[in-house]
Amino acid sequence: MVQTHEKTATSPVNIAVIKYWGKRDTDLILPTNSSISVTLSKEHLQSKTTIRASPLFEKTRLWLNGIEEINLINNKRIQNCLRETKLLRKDYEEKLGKEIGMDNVLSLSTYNLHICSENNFPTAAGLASSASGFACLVYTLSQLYELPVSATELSKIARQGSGSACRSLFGGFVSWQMGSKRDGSDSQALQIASSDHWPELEALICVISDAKKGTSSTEGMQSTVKTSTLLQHRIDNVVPERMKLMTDSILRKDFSKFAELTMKDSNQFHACCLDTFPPIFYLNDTSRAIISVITEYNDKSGECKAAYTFDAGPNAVIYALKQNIPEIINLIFKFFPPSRENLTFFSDPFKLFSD
Ligand code: 2P0
Repeated sequence: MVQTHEKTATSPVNIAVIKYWGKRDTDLILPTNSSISVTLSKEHLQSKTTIRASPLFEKTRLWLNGIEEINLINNKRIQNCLRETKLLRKDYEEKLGKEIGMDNVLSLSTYNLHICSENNFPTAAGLASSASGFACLVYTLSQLYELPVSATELSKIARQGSGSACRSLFGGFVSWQMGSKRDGSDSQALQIASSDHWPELEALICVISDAKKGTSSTEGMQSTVKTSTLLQHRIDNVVPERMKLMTDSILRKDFSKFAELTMKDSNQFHACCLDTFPPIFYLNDTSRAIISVITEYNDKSGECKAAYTFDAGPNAVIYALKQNIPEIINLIFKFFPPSRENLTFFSDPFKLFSD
């Protein structure tokens, strides 16, 4: 009887507080600056992937969200992740073969795969679906293949699927070190601190629109690399120092500094988008109104008690300490009643995800 091998795993999303925007190598997905993110709990937002391996499958196939079959022939990013994990499996099989005899080793690396991947939230709406999706693909493959490798090693493979995916291999607070080698072997994710380190930190997600974004991150960031002079200033003079300050604010659990850096970095990322020619707009009127409400709240509080951040879409993520979350939810609901068109809410605060 032919046996089918199957594994299922889930992965969380991460929301950057120092943003990745720009590639120096578009094939290997090597960034022009390092970045830092916070991984959110999988309670509401997660990707789930099931992979089957069988010698009877005629080809490797992948379905997204239960309906759409992805054409893998031209999909270099998925091919890269499949190839790299298969190579590691092949090495592992050879090593095992030497130890216990080749006949006793399952040659999973030669089997075709059937992959089902789904998100429980809108795909490609600026809610980091490619991050959790590719992290989940690579993590599930590593489980199926029983790879004896670290999360940091896996992060270098997930990075080749989607840059931000490398950070979703860890819980808590994560940095993506841009690295300097041309082969990408030092462009990897490292955990700064686990979620237990700062359990009081929570995130609110305001879904302003779940429509697919107009300019994809991949296209948008390369247009910024080509045309924005502000981006070069950010790469040379801003991010290196900010990486240190952000790491320090996380390790010291200094919310006020964490919030200031988070908002400044979101602002500068969107300024780079505006400095792109032709300009890219990810924020809309509701996003800007949320920025005003949070700014006024912090001014009135006399300290930064909430931090907004926006990725490549209009949806806001608000970081705050647990004790201030009810006040912030009330404030947001006052200005943006749930009935208001185009604004739905995850009003449950997101705990951080621990691995
Ligand atoms: C980030 N974003 O650091 C930044 C902030 C969006 C804004 O990473 O081309 O989907 O797949 O490497 O990872 C979105 O970019 O782009 C992103 P690719 P990705 O989270």
